[in-house]
Amino acid sequence: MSTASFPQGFVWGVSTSAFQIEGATSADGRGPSIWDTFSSDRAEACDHYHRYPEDVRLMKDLEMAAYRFSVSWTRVLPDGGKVNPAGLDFYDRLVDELLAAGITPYANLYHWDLPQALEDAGGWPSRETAHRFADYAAVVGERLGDRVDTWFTVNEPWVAAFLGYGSGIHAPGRKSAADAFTSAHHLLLAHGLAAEALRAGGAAKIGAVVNISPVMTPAQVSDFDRPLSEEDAEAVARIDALANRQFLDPLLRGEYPADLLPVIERAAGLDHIHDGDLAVIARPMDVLGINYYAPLVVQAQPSEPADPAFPGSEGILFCTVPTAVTAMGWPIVPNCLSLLLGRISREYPAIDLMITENGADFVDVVTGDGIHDVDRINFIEEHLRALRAAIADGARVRGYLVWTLLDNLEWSDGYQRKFGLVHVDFATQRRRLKDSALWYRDVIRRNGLADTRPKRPTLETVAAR
Ligand code: PNW
Repeated sequence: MSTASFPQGFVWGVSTSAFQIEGATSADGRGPSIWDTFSSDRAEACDHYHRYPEDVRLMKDLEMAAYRFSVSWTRVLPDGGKVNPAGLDFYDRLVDELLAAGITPYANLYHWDLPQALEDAGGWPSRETAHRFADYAAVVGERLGDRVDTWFTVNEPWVAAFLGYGSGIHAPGRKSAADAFTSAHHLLLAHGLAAEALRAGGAAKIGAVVNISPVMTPAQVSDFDRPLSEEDAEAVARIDALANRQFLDPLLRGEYPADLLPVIERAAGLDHIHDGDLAVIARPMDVLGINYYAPLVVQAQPSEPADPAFPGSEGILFCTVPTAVTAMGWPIVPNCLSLLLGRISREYPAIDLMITENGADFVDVVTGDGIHDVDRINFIEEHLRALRAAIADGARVRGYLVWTLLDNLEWSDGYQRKFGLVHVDFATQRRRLKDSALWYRDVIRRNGLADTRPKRPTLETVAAR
């Protein structure tokens, strides 16, 4: 196998999420989710609810093997309780369309769109929400379980808990460290309970999806082996516990990190963690989905107050570094993908991994003769090289899904962010392939990168705002 080609059977595809593409927010009995309440943007998004045949066709033309989509909880259970058959019918049609196109469906059950009725009843800080999630998983599993290849339960519990209930920049916009930690635990519990429900229904493969960011100091961005002062090492370890180990350790080892428990206890107590919860959370799963975008760069800085997205981070400064960045301002450090895969392979029990999201937003220039998104091609190519190196070193990565198929509704950032391989004109809903889409199709065709790298302009720092 050449250094540019991937293992046989490696799975190539894309990921999307319901709220970001579907639109049709009141069609066929769908109920309101916390994102309908929270978002001030137009809700049509890509109108995928009506245009899914065209979107599946695009993926087929791009020769994708797999598609990870999310199910909208409030299409299926509009108020969190009663089943809406018309909502289930949509996913039934979608899955059949995918299978007819030769694309393997990966269904993700929670991509942040909690039923507003369940938020009103307490939301994720309430333990009851985890049980309602398991009921929902059972309903969807029963309807689609004969055709869905892999089930993902929750997407990025860190984002749902700490941006939704900690910093409040995501729905439902609450700002409480205690609520953030209890939400994180209940999201993990929801994963475990849903996995049990799906297994009982005979589901094939089950996994959770976590966003993992290697944590490092500014000096380590260019030289990861750079030794750290005691203060910086402590800062790195604390953020690593909050961002990564808070989720990896319960899921894969059945325990919270010892250095995190006092941080949780100070903010939220420990009463919400019941005996037996960690055994449920750590039930064996078949695949761990990893979303990787960027490292977290920090250093010790005694006067610094805690960042509300990282309660317990007082004395730590989040740094900007002089690397190329995406339009979001996220640093582009492809080697971090090798680093994090190597680390998970070393420190956690053997489990199959899948990159369930990786991608970037840039300011795409749309011209009459196409969308020449060289920065996106470079970004994905460099990350695929890092991924290929990690696989050569033994990381058990079974597939790679680009975030994302379509330019879409990027949460609190609205429509200005462009993460798609496919451009969407939101006035007309016209889809146009960007150069990156055709480039990715060639990667899929040859199951890897070209041996030699064509000369392309280097990544440039794009000023977003
Ligand atoms: C992921 N962070 O979100 C999501 O899964 C997608 O829905 C989203 O569109 C994509 O990344 C791009 O943002 C994240 O602050 C949001 O570290 C925020 C963070 C990470 C991931």
